Amino acid sequence: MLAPLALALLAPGVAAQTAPSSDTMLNEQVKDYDWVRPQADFVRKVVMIPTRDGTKLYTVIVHRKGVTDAPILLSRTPYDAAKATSRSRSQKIEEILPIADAEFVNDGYIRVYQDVRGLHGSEGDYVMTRPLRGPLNATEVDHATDAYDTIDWLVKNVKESNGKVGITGSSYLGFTSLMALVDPHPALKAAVPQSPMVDGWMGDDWFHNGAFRTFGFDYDLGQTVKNGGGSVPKGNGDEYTAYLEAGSAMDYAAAYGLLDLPVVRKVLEHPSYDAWWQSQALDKLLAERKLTVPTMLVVGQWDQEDSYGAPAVYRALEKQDAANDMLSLVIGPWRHSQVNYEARELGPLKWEGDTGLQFRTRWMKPFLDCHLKTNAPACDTPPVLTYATGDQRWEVSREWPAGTLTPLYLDKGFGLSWAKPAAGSDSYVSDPAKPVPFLPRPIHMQGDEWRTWLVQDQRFVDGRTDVLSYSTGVLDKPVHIMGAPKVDLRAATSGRDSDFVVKLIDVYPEENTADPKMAGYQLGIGIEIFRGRYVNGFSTPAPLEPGKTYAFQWSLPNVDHVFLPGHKIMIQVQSSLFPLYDRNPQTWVPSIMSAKPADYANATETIRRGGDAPSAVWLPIAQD
Ligand code: PG9
Repeated sequence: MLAPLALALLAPGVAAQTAPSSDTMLNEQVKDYDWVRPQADFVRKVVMIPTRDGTKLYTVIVHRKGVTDAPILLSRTPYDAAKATSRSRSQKIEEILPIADAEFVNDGYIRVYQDVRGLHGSEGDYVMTRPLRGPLNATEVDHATDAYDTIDWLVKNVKESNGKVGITGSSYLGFTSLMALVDPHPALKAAVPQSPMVDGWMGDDWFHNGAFRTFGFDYDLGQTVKNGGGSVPKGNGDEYTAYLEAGSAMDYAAAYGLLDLPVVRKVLEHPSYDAWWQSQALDKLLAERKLTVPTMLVVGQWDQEDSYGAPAVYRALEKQDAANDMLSLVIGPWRHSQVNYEARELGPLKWEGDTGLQFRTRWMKPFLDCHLKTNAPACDTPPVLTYATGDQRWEVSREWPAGTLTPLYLDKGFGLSWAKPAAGSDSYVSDPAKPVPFLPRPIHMQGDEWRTWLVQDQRFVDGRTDVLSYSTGVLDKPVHIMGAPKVDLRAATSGRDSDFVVKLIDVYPEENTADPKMAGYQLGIGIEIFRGRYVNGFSTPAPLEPGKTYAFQWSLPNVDHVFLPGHKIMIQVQSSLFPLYDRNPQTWVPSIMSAKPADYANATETIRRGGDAPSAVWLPIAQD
C-alpha cells in the first residue's frame, strides 16, 4: 500500500487523509544567510568586541581581499553598523560600503563600523550621547573607554592591520570620534570628526542660544524606542499647524506621548545652560586635556543640525597647536553630513564639481595617509581649508577666522551702511499666534526640505510686517567674508521676554537670463536665533525690562563667502523661526517649555539704529 505522502504526490489536488509526518513541519526559517559569496573582492567579518565592563560591541570589519600592513579607519555609530556595511548585496566592496569609503578601501584601508553600546547588534544600555564618566555618568564606561577598548582589540586581533587607527564620521559619529580623543588609545593616530555634536544647548542639535529646536522630538523617538519609534504621528499635513495647535514644547510632548521617553524628559527639564549641559560640552572637556592626536575638524557651511561643534572645538584647542600641525578646520559648501555624499550642488546652488569627493581625495585621505600608513608620505595638511562660495573655489588659510570684524550698521530707510549712522529705530509687532515660518508652508521637517532649509530663497517672507529687511545698494566690488559674523542687535521689547532672529542674506541680481531661478534670489548666508532671557548669561535667565534697550549679541555660523559685484547684502530681523524653534511667549514664565496658552502675548519690538545703540552685524572681511 502507498504511504499518504506518496499518494498525494501521485494524485495532485487530492488532499492527504492523514496528518503530515512531523519532519514536514520543521521550522523552515534558518538563522542566517551569508550573502558574501566566494567571488567577493572583499572580506567582511562580524565580531563582538568585549569592553572593560564585559559588554560586547557589534563590530563589522571590511577590507579588500589580500590587504596587509593596512591602516584601520573606524566609525562608531548609532545608525546600524550592519546596514552601513551592506548598502547592497554586491560582491564589490565599493558597492556595499557608503560611497565616501571607496577612496579608502580601494587604497588598502581596513574599514570598521561599530554599533555604540545599547543599539542594534551591541549589548548594553543606550544613553543618548552618553556623557563621560563622572558626575553625569556613574558607570565605568563611556564613549572614550569604548573607543579605547575597541582600538585595543582591533590592533591586537586584526592580523591585516599595521597597528594604526584613525577615527571618523559625521554628526553623532563625529561626537563619538571626538570622544575617542579623551585619554586616547596610543594606536589612535588621527581623527576626522565631521559636524560633531559638541554642545547640544549652545548651537548643535537641541537648542541654539537658548531657543529649543522641536526637530529633536522625531529624532528622539526614532533613536530611543527599542523596536523602532519612527517619527511622531502628527499626520503629514503642515507641521506649522501641528506645533501651533499643540502649544508649548511640553504640551506637544504630552499630546504625542513623548514624555515617556527619558531623553525627552531630560531635555525639557533643562531649558537653561545649567551644569547638566555645561559639563557635557565637549569643547570644554577637550580643552581641559592635551591634544595628542592630529585632528581635522569638518563642518558644512549650511549645516542645519550641528554647525556649532566643529568651529567651537577648533576655537577651544587651537591655542595648544602653536606649530599649527595638530589641528585643522575644514568648512565645505555643504548641508549636514554632505561631506560624505556627492556634493556638486546644494538646493539651487552649484559648485565646481563634486566638492565632497574633492575634499576626501585631495585633503582628508592625504591627512589620514600621512598619519596612518606604514612608510607614510610627509604631511602637508592645510591648517584651515574653506570653500569660498560665490567664487566657487577652495582656499587655504593659516588661521581662523581669516577676516577682520567690520560693522555693517542698520540704517534709516531700511538701508545698511559701513559708517555709523544717526540715531533712529524701527519696530514691528511679534505675534506668537502668527510666528514667522522658517520654510514656506506647508512645512515638513524631513527629507530635502529639511536638508536644504538654510539655502531656501528668503523672498517667501517678503511682505510680512513682522520681518524687517535692511539692504545695501548694489555692490560695485566683492565683499569676501571668512569667519563667523557677529550680531550686535540693540533692541527693546514691550514684553518681558523675546526671541530675535537675524539673517545675513546675499541678494542676487534681478536679471539672470542664464539661470532665471536665481534672479533676485535671497540666499541665507547665516541664520541664527537668540533667546532674549539669556542676555545677561546663558545660565541666568531673567525677565527683560519692557522698553529698555539691550545689546543682544550672538554669532552667525562660520562661513567663507563672496558677495559678488551686482549683488546686495541684506540683513533681516524677526522674532520667531517656527516651528523649528518653539515660540517665545513674550511674557515672563520660568520655563518656556511649559508655557500655557494664556502666557503667549503680542510684543512690540523696537530695533535701534545708530547713535548710542548702533545695531550692526560685524562681518569678518577678508583682505583679498
Ligand atoms: N544631528 C544628529 C544628532 C547627533 C547627535 C545627537 C543627536 C542628533 C545626527 O545627524 O547624528
